[in-house]
Amino acid sequence: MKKITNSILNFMSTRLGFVLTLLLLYWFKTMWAYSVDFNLDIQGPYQIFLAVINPLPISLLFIGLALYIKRTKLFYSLAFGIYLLLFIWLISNSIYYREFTDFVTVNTMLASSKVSAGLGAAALELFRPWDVIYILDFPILAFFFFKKWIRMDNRPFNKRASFAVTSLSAMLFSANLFLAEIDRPELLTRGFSNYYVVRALGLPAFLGYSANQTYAANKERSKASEADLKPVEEYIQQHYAKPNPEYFGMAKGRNVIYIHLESFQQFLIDYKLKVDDKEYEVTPFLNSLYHSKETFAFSNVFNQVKAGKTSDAETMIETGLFGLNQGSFMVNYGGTNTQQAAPFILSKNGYNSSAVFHGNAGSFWNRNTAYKQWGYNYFFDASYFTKQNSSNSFQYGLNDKYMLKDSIKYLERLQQPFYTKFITVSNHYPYTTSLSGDDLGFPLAKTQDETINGYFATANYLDSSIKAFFDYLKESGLYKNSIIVLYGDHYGISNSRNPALAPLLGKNSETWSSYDNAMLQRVPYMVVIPGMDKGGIIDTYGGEIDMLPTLEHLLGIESNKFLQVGQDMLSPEHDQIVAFRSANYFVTPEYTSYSGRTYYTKTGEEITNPDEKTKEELDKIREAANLQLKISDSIQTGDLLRFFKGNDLGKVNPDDYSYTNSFKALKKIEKEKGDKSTSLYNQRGNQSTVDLFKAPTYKELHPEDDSSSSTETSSSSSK
Ligand code: GP9
Ligand code: MN
Repeated sequence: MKKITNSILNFMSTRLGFVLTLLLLYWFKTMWAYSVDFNLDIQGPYQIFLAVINPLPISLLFIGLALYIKRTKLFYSLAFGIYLLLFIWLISNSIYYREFTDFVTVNTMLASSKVSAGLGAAALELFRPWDVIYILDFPILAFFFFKKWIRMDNRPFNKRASFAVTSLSAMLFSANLFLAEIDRPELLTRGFSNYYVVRALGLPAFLGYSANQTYAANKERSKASEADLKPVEEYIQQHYAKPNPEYFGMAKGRNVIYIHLESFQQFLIDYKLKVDDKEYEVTPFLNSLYHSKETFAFSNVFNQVKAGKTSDAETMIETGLFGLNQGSFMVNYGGTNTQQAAPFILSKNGYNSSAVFHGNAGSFWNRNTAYKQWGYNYFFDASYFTKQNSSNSFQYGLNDKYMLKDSIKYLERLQQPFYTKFITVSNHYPYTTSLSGDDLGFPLAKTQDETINGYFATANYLDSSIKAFFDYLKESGLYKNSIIVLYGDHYGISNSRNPALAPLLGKNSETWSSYDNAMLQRVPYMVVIPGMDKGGIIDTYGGEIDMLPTLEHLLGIESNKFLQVGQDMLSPEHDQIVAFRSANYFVTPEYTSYSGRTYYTKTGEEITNPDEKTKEELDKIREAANLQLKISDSIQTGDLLRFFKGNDLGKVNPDDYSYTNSFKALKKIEKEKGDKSTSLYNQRGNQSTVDLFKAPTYKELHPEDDSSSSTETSSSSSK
């Protein structure tokens, strides 16, 4: 035993041994942070493997640089110095994470006030007793050196061997990157979430990733100037579609409730799925809304998202501007750009609060940062809801029924009128949920493609969740003074799977075309105004970019005061050119251009040899669609709103918002307002309405499983 200890100590007393000791210590501390401090949502052996190896390559690369140094003291100082820097980066993130459930980005560091918010005075409170683990090695190492159990090695390390260490670590890093791409294709280009990058590549690599993001964004930003606003402002005024006086302001002062229908396509509306000669209505409740006189139900609205998917849809409905041509706007610019988004606009137009409800981690799509720039008062993410387990959630968060039910205790405390958004998640690829199939009495489709088979079942689950929510709204009294907007964010079945879907739509897989793909980009857009009878199905062509101006006009706010590039879909002046988020892709009632081909929208007939007149018309449409994207891009990548003085909204200060302890904050406001509180809770004599939400309980859905029957009814968090 003594022999082994001696030889270990002897090895630690060589230069390479010292470097590897530091490497091991860094690895251990990182593992500690991964499991104790961060919530990385690591799933399956592959992701565990990636997480276990990812601290090694870069730390070896950096600490290993010291091996090139000849002088003894300098070698030890440098190796230890680099180790210290890696450690500081790790511990800063651990502490920051406790307050912000996210990692420190270069942007955050540049905006120093935010860092001090996380790491300054309040930081002391964020320390935990077990943080001792992070610093335990310092006194121990010092003691070992003091006792001469470890000694300094005066022999310089061989140059070639040093180079070998550098090359090895570089190679290991490439392998890490490669394996990470396999786990999550387009990890770095799409930037889903900071924790995806950390769990796959580690914290030092995340710093590089974040620096590059900031660099790229700043390059565009610094090129822009106030003069760039001129063409933008001209476009906004010329492109403005005046409101229809019949509808302008018809929902003024009502609560706004957005319901984000995840991956929900228009073809599901009124669709009947045939399985074994029986027909099933997939979304009976949404269909009833679609045909209601209380609903402006649009039949030709297209999604306009690109790689930012959900975040692109959110960007459009909140800011009236497009997502980016590459990556996600919310991720790359959402936390830094000056923005005038719906929650902020409404807060200046008589609205008393705003909130988002979503059962996934708050950092996904950089929501927790972007929402502050949008002026959202509250963001209830997974940490506010029932704890997730394999039967109440899957991949992207808490299942919709649980999320909606769990939201009520917060919703009822919001000061009215409020602006809210509920982001559902159960109907998300790969459409497999423990609640599908027999549990809900809804059968799976029987195609060769499992994704398609599950899609109808999860859509049906979403439908019944929405019904339960509407029942609650009616029962609680919120319904009659609200406007409820439902929209699908993007396709659920990708173009590559569409040929397999074709037979279910009465089409032929063999003759399936780009035209058919384009037509399937339709998503629902339903504006429910309880008590009105002017609704019906509206065939106007439009897209997600038009949703904000439409809402603003219904609320009696003119949209041309803001830099938004869409048009009110209820306006007679709406021009019906829908630009997809790719140059030269568009749809109008007459023409469709998609994947480099052009068609007549009505018939689907391809236009191969257009005559002069058609050519001219097509050019005009193409120009208009491209211009709309260009104007939006110039605002987004140039951060042009920072120069804008065309209205008196002012600027959001993101430091005014915090998404921790929101329940407490809500109750405090309620108490301060006393009788003047406009929350539903107060209106109902301080009685909670939670029990009015009548979704089936967990037990009803899983009669076979007694043990965890309380998961749904009890809300775990009291934040
Ligand atoms: C994640 C959810 C899904 O929180 O919104 O995003 P998507 O993958 O659809 O873009
Ligand atoms: Mn989505």
